[in-house]
Amino acid sequence: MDCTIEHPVSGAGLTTKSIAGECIKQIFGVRLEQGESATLSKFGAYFTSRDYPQAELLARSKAALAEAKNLGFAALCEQQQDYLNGFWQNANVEIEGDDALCQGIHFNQFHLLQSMGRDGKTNISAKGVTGEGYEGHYFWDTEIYVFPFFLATQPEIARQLLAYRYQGLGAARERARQMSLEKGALFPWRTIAGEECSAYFPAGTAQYHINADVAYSIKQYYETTGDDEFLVHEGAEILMDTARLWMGIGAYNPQHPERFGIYEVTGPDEYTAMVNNNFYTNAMAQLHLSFAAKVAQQIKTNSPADFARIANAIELDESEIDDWARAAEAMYLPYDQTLGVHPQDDNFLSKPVWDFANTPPENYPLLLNYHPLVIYRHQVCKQADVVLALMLRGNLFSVDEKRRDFDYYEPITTHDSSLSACIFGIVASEVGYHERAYDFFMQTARMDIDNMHGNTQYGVHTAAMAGSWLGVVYGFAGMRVYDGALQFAPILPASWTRYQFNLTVRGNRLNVTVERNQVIYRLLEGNGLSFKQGETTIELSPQVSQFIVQN
Ligand code: IFM
Repeated sequence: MDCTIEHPVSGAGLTTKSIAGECIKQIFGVRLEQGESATLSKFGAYFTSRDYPQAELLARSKAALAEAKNLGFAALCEQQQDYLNGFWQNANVEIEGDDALCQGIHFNQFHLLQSMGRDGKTNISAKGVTGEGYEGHYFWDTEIYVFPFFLATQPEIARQLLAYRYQGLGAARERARQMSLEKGALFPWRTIAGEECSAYFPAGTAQYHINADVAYSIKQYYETTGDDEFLVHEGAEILMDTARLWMGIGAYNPQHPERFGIYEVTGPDEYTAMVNNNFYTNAMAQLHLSFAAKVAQQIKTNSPADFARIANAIELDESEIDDWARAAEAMYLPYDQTLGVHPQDDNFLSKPVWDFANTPPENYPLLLNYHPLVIYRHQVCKQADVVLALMLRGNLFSVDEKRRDFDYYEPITTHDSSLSACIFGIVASEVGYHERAYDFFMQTARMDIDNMHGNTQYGVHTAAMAGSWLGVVYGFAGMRVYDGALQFAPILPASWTRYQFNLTVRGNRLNVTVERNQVIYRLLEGNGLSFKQGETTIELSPQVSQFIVQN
C-alpha cells in the first residue's frame, strides 16, 4: 500500500518535527497570541496493490493528493456533505421522545457507513475501522446483521457486499477441498482476503452456517431488488456451489431415513460446539438448498445459455438439483414434544443447565473465566441461536411456538456476545413481551457511544450497531420479508411518541411513520408497491401515495 499525507498549516512561527520509530509522528507548533487561531488540514491518499500495480502506487497517490489539495478543504467538505445528505435521506431513523437514543442510533448508522467496503473487494470488519479487535476480520456479522440495513437503505452497497463473496468463491472452493469435500465451496468463518483465518475450529471454522447466511442474503437481495442480472451472473453460481456443502457434510439418518441431518457443526451459539443437527444451521441450510434448487430450475427454463455457462463453471451434474430439493424437504428440524420447544441440537436438552445461581457477576463473560470444555458441557448459550432462526425463518413457526422457545432460551442465554441482545429484543416484540423488547433494545442502541461492554477501545461492535437499526425496523415495526412478501406489525414503545424511517424496496422509497393510534405509509418515490400490515393489504402508487392504518 502507498499512502501520501500532507498537512497544510496556517499560523505564525510554524515549526514541524517528524519522528519515525514504532510509529510515525509529525509534530506541529505555531505561535499564537490570545484570540488568534491556526488551522491544520490533513489531506491523505491511499492506493493498494490489490487495485493497481505496485510500481504505480506512489505516483497515483501523489497525483490524487495534488488533486485534493487543488480542490481545497472547503470543496471536499461540500462533496462529503452532499454524499452524507443522500445517505441520511435514505437511512435516517427518527425517534420522538428520546434524543439520546436517536443520537445512539445515528452514531451507529454513521459508523456502519464509514466502515463499509464499497468496491466489491472489501467488506465490513467486526470492529469497523475503529480498533484492532478481531484483527480486521469479516464474519457472518455482515450478512445476517449489517446487510439488511444496507439492503433497505443503500441497495447498491448491499450489492457490493455480494460481489465481495463472489470474488471469494475461488478461495471458498479451495477451502472445501482442504476440508475433504469433493465438490462445492465453503466460505471462511473469518477472513479478509478469502482464506480461512480462524485459529480455533470448535467455535470458529466449524460454523459452516456461514454458507447459508450468504445464501440467505442473496435471497433477500434478489427478492427486494428483483436484480436478475446479479442472480444470473453471480448469485446463482454462489448459491449452487455453496449448497453442495450440505450434501457433503449432511446425510439421511440411517435410523430415520426420512430425515436429512447435518453433522458435526457449530451453530451461532459459541458456548455449544461440534453438534449434530444444530437447529439454526439446519433451518438455514434448508432455505439455502430449496432456493438453490429453485433458482437453478428458473435459470434453466428462462435462460438455458446462462444455465449451461454456470453448470459448466461448477461442473454441475443436473441430478444434484433434485438432490438439493429432496434434502431441503427432508431437512430435520429438531422439536421436543414434551417441552414444546426446538432443541438447539440433538444433545442440547440432555446436558445439565449451567449453575447460574452460583456464578458471580464478575465471572461473565464466561469465556474469559472458564475453559471452553467446561462451558460446552452445559446448557448455556452465549448468543441467540434458535431464537435467531425464529426471526429469519419466522414464517415456519407460530407465535406460540416462538414464545415457548423464547421462554426456554432466554434464562439460559448470557448475551456474552454483543450479537445477541438485539435478536432477543426483536423476537420479544413479536411474541408480545414489549417491556423486555425495550430492555434488550436499550442494551444495543447506545452500546458503543456509552461503552456499555467496557471494550469499545478494541473497536466498535458493528453487528450490534446494525442490530439497533434492526431493533427499530424488524423489532418495533415488525418488518419481515418472507419469500419476497413484505409485511409490518408496528408497535410504539411506551416512552416514545412517534418514530419513522425510510426504506428502499424494488426501486420504491417508502416512509413508515408509527404514532400512538396510527401507522402512516408514504410512497416517496417509485412506481408503487404492495405489502401487508397484519391482515390489511396496503397498495401504494403515485396516484395513492399514502395509506393510514388505525391501531
Ligand atoms: O461473529 C461473531 C460471533 O458470532 C460471536 N463472536 C464474535 C464474532 C465477531 O463479531
